[in-house]
Amino acid sequence: MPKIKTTPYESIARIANEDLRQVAIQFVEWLEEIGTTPYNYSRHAYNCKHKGKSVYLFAVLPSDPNTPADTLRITLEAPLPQELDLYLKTLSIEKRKPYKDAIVTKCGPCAHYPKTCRGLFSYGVIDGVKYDNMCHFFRFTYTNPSPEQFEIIKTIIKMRIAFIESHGTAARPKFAESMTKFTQIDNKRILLISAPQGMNEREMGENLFDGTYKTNYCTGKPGDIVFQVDERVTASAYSFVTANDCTAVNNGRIPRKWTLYGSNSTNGGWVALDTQASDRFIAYNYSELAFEIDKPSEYQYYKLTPEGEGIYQFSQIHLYTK
Ligand SMILES: [Ca+2]
Repeated sequence: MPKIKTTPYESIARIANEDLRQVAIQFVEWLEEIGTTPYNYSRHAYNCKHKGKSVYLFAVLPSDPNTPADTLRITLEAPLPQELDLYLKTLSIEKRKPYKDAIVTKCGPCAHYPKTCRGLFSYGVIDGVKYDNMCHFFRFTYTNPSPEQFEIIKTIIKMRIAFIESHGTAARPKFAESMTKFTQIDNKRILLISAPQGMNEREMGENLFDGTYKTNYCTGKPGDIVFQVDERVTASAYSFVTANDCTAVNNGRIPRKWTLYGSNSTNGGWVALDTQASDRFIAYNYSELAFEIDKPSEYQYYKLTPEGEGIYQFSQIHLYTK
């Protein structure tokens, strides 16, 4: 843990407005109660991470210790797509003109210049509507929140922590409990035949069956992922394990829709085994999304056909037998 230069209480003590100072103190006390530890990233600005993921930042401004502070700024990271409504409501973020008409110089709420903004964008898209004052990663900053708004900010922080807890890691992915009744086919027995080109040489299709979740396949190109098992198997279920950057704005980096096929020839005879659409669930990092096959049969070749635009990525694909 980096050394604390100035405690949050010392920073808050600089706030001239007593009402704001008092709610800020209560807020920091609450942060301690729930076990989060903010640490300085500058003298009067604090960051808090949970399992390496940012939960919130707060800053007392101006940062010059010789100038009375009049601003408390709290930045939150949106956890889940369905919670964005709460964010919009809570943080008084309104629909603005579309991105193409906006002058992109800096983000509306957080005033982060593109140079320093993680997302490099000052707009977001929700349900096809573009909001021009939204960071690409749904990071919102609120300035001098009221006591009521502090309460909702606290709710969001708790949600954010719960969201982080839902993620697995590359070393310890979260596997689907529904698959415990099946037997996973060793990925050493599976060979990739073809896949659309990966984003770069570190993210190629071979990474799907290399037995580690530390590598992933990432592509934005259309096409089939075709793979073969060393002998015919009756796959009763299949899954893919997500990788490192599932967020609301990128659809969890899973395809919009896909179909799994089986065949005993690469030249055709593909039989559709299962079709899914990604709007039915939420993808977490390093989590297994698993699906049972209603009418399994014996095949040696399998093909996953993603549909829809956008980048998707998996760290591994698995097949399961009964
Ligand atoms: Ca892999």
